[in-house]
Amino acid sequence: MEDFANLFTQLIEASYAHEQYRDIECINLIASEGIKSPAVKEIMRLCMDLECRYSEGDNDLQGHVKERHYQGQKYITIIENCAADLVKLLFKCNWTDVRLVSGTHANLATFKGLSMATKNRKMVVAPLSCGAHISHDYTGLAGQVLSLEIINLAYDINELNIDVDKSIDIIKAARPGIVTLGASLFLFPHPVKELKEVTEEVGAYLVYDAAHVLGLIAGGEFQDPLKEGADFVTASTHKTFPGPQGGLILGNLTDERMEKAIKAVQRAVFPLSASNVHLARLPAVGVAALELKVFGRELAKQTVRNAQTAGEYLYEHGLKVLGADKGFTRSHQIAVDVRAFGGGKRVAKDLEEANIILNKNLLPYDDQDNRDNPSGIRIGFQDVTRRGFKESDIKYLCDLMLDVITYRRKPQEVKKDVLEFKKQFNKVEYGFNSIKEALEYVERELKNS
Ligand code: DSN
Repeated sequence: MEDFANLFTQLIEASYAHEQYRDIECINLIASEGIKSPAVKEIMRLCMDLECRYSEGDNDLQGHVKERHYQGQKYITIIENCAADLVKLLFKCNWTDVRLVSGTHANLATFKGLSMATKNRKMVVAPLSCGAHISHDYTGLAGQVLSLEIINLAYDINELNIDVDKSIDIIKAARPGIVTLGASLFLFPHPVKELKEVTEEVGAYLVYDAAHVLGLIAGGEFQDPLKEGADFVTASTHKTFPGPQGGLILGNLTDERMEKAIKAVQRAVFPLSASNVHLARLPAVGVAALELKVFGRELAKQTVRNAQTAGEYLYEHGLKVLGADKGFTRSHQIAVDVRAFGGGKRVAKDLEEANIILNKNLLPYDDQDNRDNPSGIRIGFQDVTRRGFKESDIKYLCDLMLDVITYRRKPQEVKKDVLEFKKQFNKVEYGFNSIKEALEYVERELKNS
């Protein structure tokens, strides 16, 4: 019992300590994380019975519940259907699957479904070092779990984007079943329109991984991949989309080609890769969708403005920020080459000592096997934006980062300023403070409509 007691105490203490450390004392700049409003947190706390329940079965072609294999589904069915419909309304599409437990799960189901539908095991993707997610790569899910043959698109390092002409030739030669765009290091919109025709010509489906930029798409501040021609959008619901951890897939049921694909993707969700739906996250997905409908435009604008401000400021102060000739970024992230200051590993660790949390990152010209000490760091501004950072706050934050990166001050010294500065940002903006406030808002809107 002694071992058990010690471990249990440690577990509980660490859980409390973590909340204080990352939420209150740190400045969080990891581009794949998100922050929840009080209303999203409230609905998550409310859903503890849902968290206990099972609801496995098939969906129909609207993404609604078709058949569930357990009893007790009276309200669960409404919850699943409403969450799906809110997502469809927000992204102006007629099909979704919201049952995925993560963005990687959304990729798994989509890649598996489309490789079944096309009977083609080849997928063309951006190279990992150029920002593709590990689940797209032959070293990750796509290669090692799904045994897909992965062929890389051509990437133009100067343009920090996919090279359209060379990639058209690659797709024509490879004749894949899937072409996947979208990324985790994602500074500029990908050429969806430009690669649509060749993708269809070879009989492939165009997938766009919007895990990082889903909230920016909802806010109209990043390319709309469905409008530009993507067949499927995969995403997570907890990055710039400010909901609970999880994933979703979007698409449009327009013709037989899409019907065949949607059916295969749904089969790849259930029964191939999930049994139960993680129900307790669904109401929170709906609350986050409403928040993006109401506040998404302003939130996305300020997020991108903050990222661009940081890019410009760090560049003016001597850092090699990527994309200087293009305004640094059109998304929530920037990438900085810090080889001159010891590389990504050293910089990320020293910033952590100062309570500034970000991650080392491969840059497009890195050897993709050098993941341990890549040239760069990736900085995301979605968390600080929601906490109320404006341009002047971003510049002060950049000064603190520059102190650490350029060895001007010791991280422990900078940490004192970080703790003091962070005290000013103890509210979450661009969201509702409670479910009551959200309900009152929609009632008012209904009355006025
Ligand atoms: N690995 C995450 C990222 O940081 O981009 C996404 O899953």
